[in-house]
Amino acid sequence: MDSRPRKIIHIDMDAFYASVEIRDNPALAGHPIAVGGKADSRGVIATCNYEARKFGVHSAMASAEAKRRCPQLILIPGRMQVYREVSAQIHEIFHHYTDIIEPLSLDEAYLDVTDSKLCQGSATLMAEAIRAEILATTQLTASAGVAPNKFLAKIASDENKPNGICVVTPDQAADFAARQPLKKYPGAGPKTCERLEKLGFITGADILRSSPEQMLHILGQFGPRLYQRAQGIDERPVQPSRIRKSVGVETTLERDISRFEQCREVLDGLCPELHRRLRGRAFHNVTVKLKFHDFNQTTATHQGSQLTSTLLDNVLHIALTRANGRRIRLVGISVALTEAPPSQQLQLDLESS
Ligand code: DCP
Ligand code: MG
Repeated sequence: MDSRPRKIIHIDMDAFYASVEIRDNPALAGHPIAVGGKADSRGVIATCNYEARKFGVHSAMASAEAKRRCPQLILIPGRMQVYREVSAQIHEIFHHYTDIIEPLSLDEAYLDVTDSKLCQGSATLMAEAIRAEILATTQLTASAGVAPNKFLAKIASDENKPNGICVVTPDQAADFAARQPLKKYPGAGPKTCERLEKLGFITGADILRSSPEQMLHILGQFGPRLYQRAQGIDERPVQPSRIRKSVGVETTLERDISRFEQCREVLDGLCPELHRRLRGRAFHNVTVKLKFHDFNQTTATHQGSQLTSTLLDNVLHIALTRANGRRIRLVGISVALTEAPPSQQLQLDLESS
């Protein structure tokens, strides 16, 4: 088995639904706002911005209580469709860095970048690049935690929120885990924490003064696991939800085009970005997509494992024969990946069994 420390990134958007609402209605900026159900119909708060949090408003609180704490709170009903679209955008960005992505919710995911060669292999630089790409694409901020495992990465992403990053190196892992209050440990709910607190366990360090056996006695199966976490240990693999089958890029043109040479030039412009996103993975066919000014579209596919000039000429030629005089408003290129991420899959199977 591979004994190198892993490089795990946890990304979590800041005040997600609320930030999307402020982005799309800048007049809300600076005011305490919350997304949730109405105060007079037993609604609850889904989330709120940091201005509202200063008044003690938080997720899952009754909207009526939130209004009591913060009478000037602006309550917004929420637009799930938009949040889902932003979620898809950020997941697309994650895929520029690795395919080993485990989504936790719309705004949160673990990434295993242990084998990624980008950013000189630095997980810290990758996390910063991901945050920058998210901001450029969505105008929203995300926070990141970088650590040798999921447990530490998740706590770390909260450390410098909003719009922050926290890196826990392998040699800092044990100290970092020990000094955290147990209520920050994912999996330790309010009831458990209350019980532990009564017994004198407030931080990870308090747990370490006990023993796995004593923790088993107090908490059952969760006890020894909590002891491990307090040591900074978490062997759970990042479990990708699905395997990516293709990688592509496309661009909507500022002005419609129609000639072969123009389309070819756009394709040439897309290839470097496609190469970047491929991260050296092998592919076995190439697809060109054209969208016409009447919004219909066509795709043409050709076998090939390299983006040669001849191949691009051929595929584009096939696609263009379907234009029938229509101007083109979007050009895209994608490739079908030959295999799932190598070796990772086997490793996951072993670790989770
Ligand atoms: N959410 C919800 N109900 C909850 C908790 C969350 O509907 N009880 C939704 C709204 C949040 C989104 O999920 O915007 C993400 O949840 P987070 O816990 O990540 O909270 P936020 O992103 O809103 O804030 P933070 O900056 O603390 O991550
Ligand atoms: Mg969040």
